Amino acid sequence: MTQLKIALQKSGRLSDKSIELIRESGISLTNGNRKLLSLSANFPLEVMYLRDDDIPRYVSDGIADIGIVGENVVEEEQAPVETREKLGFARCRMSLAVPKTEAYDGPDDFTGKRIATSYPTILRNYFAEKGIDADIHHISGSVEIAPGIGLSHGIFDIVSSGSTLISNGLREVEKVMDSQAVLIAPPSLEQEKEKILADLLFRIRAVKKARDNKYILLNAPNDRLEEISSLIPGMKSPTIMPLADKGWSSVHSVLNENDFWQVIDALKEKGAQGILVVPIEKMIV
Ligand code: PRT
Ligand code: ZN
Repeated sequence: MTQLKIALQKSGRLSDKSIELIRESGISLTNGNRKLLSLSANFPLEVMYLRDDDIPRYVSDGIADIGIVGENVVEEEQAPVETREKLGFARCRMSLAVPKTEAYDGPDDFTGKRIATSYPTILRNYFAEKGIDADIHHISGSVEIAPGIGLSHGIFDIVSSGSTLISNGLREVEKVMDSQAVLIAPPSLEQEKEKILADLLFRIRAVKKARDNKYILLNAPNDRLEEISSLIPGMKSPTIMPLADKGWSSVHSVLNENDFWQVIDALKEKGAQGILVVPIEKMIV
């Protein structure tokens, strides 16, 4: 039987969330201790655990069929793979930073300067696009200490909260790209594998949608039902059921996480009571 081989990061910032996404998609993974390979007992999926930097190449070489990796790594490795789905975790950005005491007027300031990075390809492409001639110094780790020890003028690295930069006396001056975990695949897969991938993506999207939404239940006075329902239109329209208490109804709907607090405030203002908000496990639209 055809199996789809997925490459996941063995250990690091992507590992737990990648495995969690697969498991929440209803796919069991027998081997919890992340040996090189593990098989699913209930879905035609085989997992390979690799270093994240190797994932784009393994996928483009066909050793793995698909993979989950950061967009920054896909961009750096320049492998001929396509992003099939953005996964919404491991969000970060790739930025240039200089010592906070240095003046900065724009990217031209990097002309002739030495910049330390573990992502030379992305930086080279960025400078080429801007027509800037800088000295890119490739180091594999602890990039943030390079200016402090006199190795470089600035750095180009991953930034998330920004606290690493601050604690090293650096200031973020240019964002070059945003990144998040993505599911990658080669431009074409054999038909059987493409079918398994479509099934996997269907499940992943249902999990993502559920994560982005909450199920909301509340009691509303009947004379405010229309206004309250219009605040929570849900997937089609809210479910409205009469309460035993005359003059009141129970309203059920789905609410997007991003609008959450704003909508809750508006609902309270319109007289909604007993608001319950519960997580959704899967959401198929
Ligand atoms: O061993 P392997 O090669 O598999 O792993 P790795 O050490 O190369 O990567 P890992 O596990 O550290 O990160 C994997 C991916 O997570 C990255 O390629 C990014 O896509 C994503 N990601 C998201 C991050 C961060 N956030 C992040 N904050 N990767 C690294 N960082 C580091 C960054 O390098 C810097 O040192 O955290 C520091 C910055 O964090 P703040 O919050 O202080 O700004
Ligand atoms: Zn890596």
